[in-house]
Amino acid sequence: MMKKHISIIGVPMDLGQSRRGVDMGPSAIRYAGVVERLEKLDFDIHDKGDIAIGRPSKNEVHSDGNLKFLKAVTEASEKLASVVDEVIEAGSFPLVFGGDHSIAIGSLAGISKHYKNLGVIWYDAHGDLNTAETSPSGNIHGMPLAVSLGIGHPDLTNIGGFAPKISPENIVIIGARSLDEGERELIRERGIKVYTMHEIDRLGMTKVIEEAITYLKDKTDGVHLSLDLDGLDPSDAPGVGTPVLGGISYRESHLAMEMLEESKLITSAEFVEVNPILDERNKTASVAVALMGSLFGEKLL
Ligand code: 6HN
Ligand code: MN
Ligand code: MN
Ligand code: MN
Repeated sequence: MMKKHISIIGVPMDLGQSRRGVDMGPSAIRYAGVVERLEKLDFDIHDKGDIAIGRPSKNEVHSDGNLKFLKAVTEASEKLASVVDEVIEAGSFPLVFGGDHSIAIGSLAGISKHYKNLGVIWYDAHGDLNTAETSPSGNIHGMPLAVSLGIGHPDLTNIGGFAPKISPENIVIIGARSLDEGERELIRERGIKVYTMHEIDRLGMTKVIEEAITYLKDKTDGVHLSLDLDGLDPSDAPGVGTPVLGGISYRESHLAMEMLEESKLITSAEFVEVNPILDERNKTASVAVALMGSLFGEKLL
């Protein structure tokens, strides 16, 4: 990082999963004071507002071969991809607020147009590497990383008119502790780098991030941070739709953000899965904002 301009893009999408309320994530994050916080640092913040998300009517077919709300997710992804594309074109740093994790399909489509070898850090309890064939839920928020690799329904993999968006050797997953069988197979098959909670416990977050930085540094020309708040432990981030016990702590997450900031590697970011309806007094949105503070260079002293 960092460019002097940050452009905030809200994506009030909740159709990629089954628990309503995550569409209010962008409002919750703004309410937690993100603009004021980042303005204190050396940034010019442009809040571009929210992308308009189409609401399917009651009679619409909601599942298309184990892909729930395929049409609505596809349309939102196309829109987000073009806004993100414009932001980068204008020389600004895209900072995207979800919404559920299906929005990463659009973010990565817009971002990857600008990089030959985009790296991705996927901070998450989950792999998000499912397809319609392997998904236990049919929820598209469990699929965006696979889609970005070009694996999945063509309506999704071809967002922005090209595929794939990223290559397997440019991905680092951090915090995984709930992987479906098909996801495990894909990880093995494609040789995707994963730091599960086991490695985080064993090596410590310092070593994990040092290794991730070394792994991505020379072979990528930009790195996108896709941070799912459920990567954190539910005690620190309770406002998420698919919580999994035994996650990354708030302190470890701060450390990770600070180290990424020092590396100057991150060129775009998104914070997803904040659901204020499931939250405790907007705690999860506040955690997200605090982590953004560290990612953009806030110092304790
Ligand atoms: N997320 N692996 C499960 C599924 O339904 O595919 C959970 C996915 C969670 C996705 O948290 O972004
Ligand atoms: Mn400006
Ligand atoms: Mn996720
Ligand atoms: Mn997750």
